[in-house]
Amino acid sequence: MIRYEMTDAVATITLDRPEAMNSLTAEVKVALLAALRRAASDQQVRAVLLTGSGRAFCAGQDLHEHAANLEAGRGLADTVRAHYNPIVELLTTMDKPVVAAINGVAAGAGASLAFACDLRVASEKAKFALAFAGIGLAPDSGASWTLQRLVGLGRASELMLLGEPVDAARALELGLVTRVVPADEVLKTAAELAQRLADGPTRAFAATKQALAYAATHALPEALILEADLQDECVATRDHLDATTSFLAKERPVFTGR
Ligand code: T3D
Repeated sequence: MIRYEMTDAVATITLDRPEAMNSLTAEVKVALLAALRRAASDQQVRAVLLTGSGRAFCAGQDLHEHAANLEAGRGLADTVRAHYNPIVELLTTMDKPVVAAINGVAAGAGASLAFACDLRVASEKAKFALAFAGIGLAPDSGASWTLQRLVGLGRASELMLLGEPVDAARALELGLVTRVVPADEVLKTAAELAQRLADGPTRAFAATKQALAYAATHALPEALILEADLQDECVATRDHLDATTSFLAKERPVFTGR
């Protein structure tokens, strides 16, 4: 249900349940979290690519399982806490960039997963559906936090309350995706982007993610303090020293992630 492949410092994680539009059962979520933990802790991995197989990126919660849980009286908030929250926390905080290749529809928690990634490349055939309200639910998996940061409060309210699907062209216009490409190029384009990031200053990218997340919830004086602390760390990296030397020698820097 989850494929994990490693190519040249890029770990590609594929949601692989195409017959159910890669919707998320408890088993899929456990496997996805394990794959993300593996990528996060492997020092050889310097960028992560998340995608789906078949015609969907991810249709969110598996509604068959969901209905069975409701029937059995199982607490849904517990599944959100146990499964969705750690996945989204890891996507947003892992100290390497995560690129989403959005090959098709991203609905409900599937859209939330895409929003939690650092960059999104979408197929022309992709669409986002904030499907929560459509089944009488509020947003979860971080969408209330990520979406308004991507498109602003007004747009986020509109997308979540009205629940109208957003096609790829509109997503680009809104700043929801980084790039839109023909369907047969989405994986290749996203993989190239992930490779470019994997070849970059990994520790500076980790600091960048940390600074952006921190600044989103703190005042400028606090953000300035963290920036200075993170810059102390970056200044001490091999990548920074080598890149400075390369600049002065008019050479192209080679980053090793150290
Ligand atoms: O339980 C908890 O922890 C609560 C957490 C909730 C988080 C959430 O994610 S809530 C939101 C859940 N997701 C949805 O509400 C989306 C439901 N799906 C759709 O709205 C549509 O299927 C799509 C917009 C994604 C795609 O539409 P379309 O017309 O391209 O395809 P389709 O014909 O509707 O679906 C194709 C198949 O995938 C179909 O199966 P079948 O009839 O061919 O056997 C359909 O049932 C299945 N499928 C699609 N989405 C889901 C799904 N099966 C299970 N769960 C799904 N979410």
